Amino acid sequence: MVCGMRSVPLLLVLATLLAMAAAQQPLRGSRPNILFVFSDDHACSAIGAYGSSFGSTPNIDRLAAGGALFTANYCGNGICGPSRASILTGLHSHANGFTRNGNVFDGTQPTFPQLLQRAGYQTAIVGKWHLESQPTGFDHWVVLPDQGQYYNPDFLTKAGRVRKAGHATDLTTALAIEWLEQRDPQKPFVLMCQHKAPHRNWLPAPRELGLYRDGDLPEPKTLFPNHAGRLPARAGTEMEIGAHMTLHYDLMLPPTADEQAMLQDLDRAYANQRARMDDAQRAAWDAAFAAEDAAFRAQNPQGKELVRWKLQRYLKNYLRCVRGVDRSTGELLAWLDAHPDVKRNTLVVYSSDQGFFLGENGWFDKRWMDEPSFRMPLVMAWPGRIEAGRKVDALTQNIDFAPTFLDLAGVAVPPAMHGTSLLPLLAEAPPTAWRDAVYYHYYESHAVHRVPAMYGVRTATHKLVHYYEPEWNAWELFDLRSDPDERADLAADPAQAEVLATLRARLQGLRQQYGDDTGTLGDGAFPLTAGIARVVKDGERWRVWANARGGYLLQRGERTVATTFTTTLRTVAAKPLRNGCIVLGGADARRDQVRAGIEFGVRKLVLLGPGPQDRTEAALPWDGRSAIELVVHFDPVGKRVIARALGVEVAAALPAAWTALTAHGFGASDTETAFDPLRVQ
Ligand code: SGN
Ligand code: CA
Repeated sequence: MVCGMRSVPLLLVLATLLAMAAAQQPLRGSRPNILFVFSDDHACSAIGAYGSSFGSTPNIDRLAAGGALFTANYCGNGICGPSRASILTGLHSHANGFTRNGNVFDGTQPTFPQLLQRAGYQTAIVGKWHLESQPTGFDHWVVLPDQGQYYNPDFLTKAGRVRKAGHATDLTTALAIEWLEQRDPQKPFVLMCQHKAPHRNWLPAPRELGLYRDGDLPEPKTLFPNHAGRLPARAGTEMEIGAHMTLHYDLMLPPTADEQAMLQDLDRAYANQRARMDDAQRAAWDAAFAAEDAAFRAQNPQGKELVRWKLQRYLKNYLRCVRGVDRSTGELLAWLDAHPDVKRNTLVVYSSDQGFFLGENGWFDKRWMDEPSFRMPLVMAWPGRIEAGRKVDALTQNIDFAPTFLDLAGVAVPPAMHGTSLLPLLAEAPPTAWRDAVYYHYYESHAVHRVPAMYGVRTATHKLVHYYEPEWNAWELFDLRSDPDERADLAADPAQAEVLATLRARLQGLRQQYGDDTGTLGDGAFPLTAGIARVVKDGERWRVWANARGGYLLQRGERTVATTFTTTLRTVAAKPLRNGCIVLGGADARRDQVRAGIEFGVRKLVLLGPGPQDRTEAALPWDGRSAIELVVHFDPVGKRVIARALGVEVAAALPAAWTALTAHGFGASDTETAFDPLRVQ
């Protein structure tokens, strides 16, 4: 007995010593398994370990307590596909080519799963992918098509498309565990378990519907922001809980018969969401929300009260989705607990593609370089090897994930990668010198939510953002020490001139370091741009990289008489050959467009518009290389538009409303095209 009592502290000391020795073993080249748990749109403010008081993440918090929490981790482009592409490649968007959702990921470029696969790892991904091309570098993949569905979703597999019964979070977890059970235990693995949740439209699983039923959640202090005096693009952003969050689709409020007859825009998708549920799932929803919905109808809140009601409904459903992701994380951790041999050699990572606005600025969604959306959660735990409870305050970024995983596996990090292995930050004595700034570049302007394109820099103390599209050409500067909520833009404050100059130089330095020459849109000759990543003046010629379908750059100019537009266009080598065209803008130049040009891949002369479905085309005798003279004739009297190239002609009728042009310029789709100056006669 005495002996036993004395041996307890001794054992403890021994265990501690062993743990310390383990913690000192170098992580580099240790070849652990990597279990990467990843969610979609999970803001740090909804994770307990980051200080959230919502109580939604006990398992992620447990993971963080047993490992390292990165407190200043950021994405490089705050939207889904681009963040995922950066994680896979270790590159910022301009270099991996995936600058905006809807791009097609080039899976032939080096990615960490591919390099680990070559180094003897088994690689698997389950859940949300959202990169359009088929996954490469994975031995096993079962992914959601596009955004995927919450209820009874389809999955894509090597064998085709299958529909699975259940909720996306539960199914993704089950797919992960199923793969863990049947993998080859002789080899190390990377498993990416990627949830759709808590992405819009925030449909939790039935078992989470009972959470947060009592009382209101705290409101953010900027729920009713004053945009006066601020960047005009902020007020124009379409992500207000009040104005842009829909009652039926987003918040699943059943429409009344009258409302049903008049459902508009996204709300029309309410019925599909219901239709995907089976009877039991639908009954669980109805039971969970019946009283709340009845109270809403009885009170009929308006104005600020309606915003408050929407915030509560939104936040609670978002947090219920988060709890599902957390429960999944707990199930994966439990699987590891039940397999101690695997657990001993497994690094578990938790992260999400970007953050999210949970009512700050009155907003939902992301995209802005503001902290709520720019900041990404990152937890890394490997008991005995990474010190429990470690906080890493150094500036880190999603481009660092790939180098970190490669470094762990002892695989040389390709020098072209932009990111840096994070392993030194986890060592007993972290480096004293580390990067002093992170870079950001968001491109998806004039798309859903209307957030302007921007690039910027964040240091430990400041943030500088350039909204570089000619129509804005504005800067914002924040001092994060005195103004963590980024309310006071100091860009025009003379007292900050020196800080501004230093940060502009730092931003320029980062753009050079990463080789980012996108976000330069010419010399302002084309003030209206959308879907264009770069415009370079090459002598008299314009080289235009359209990183979206339907990209354009326009100059304003009223034309009420017959006018002929002429240019010569060329494809630029090594880019996908989509199209280059002349664009004519009607009453609303952004929406009413005629696009006349060449579809390079199929060698056709094509006229698109003026209606969204209008298309006239003819085969073009083109050799696939030579420059093409393109002529477009606008005839407001004869109500016709005619395009000519290489002796071929196509024409389309113009409706009566097209009495004049308000703008004209160039367009391209997902390709780089060179245009000679536009002749207007
Ligand atoms: C969908 C959402 C948007 C969201 C984008 C991008 N609308 O279009 O609100 O910003 O995805 O999200 S929805 O009604 O279809 O949900 S991302 O995370 O994939 O980048
Ligand atoms: Ca996302």
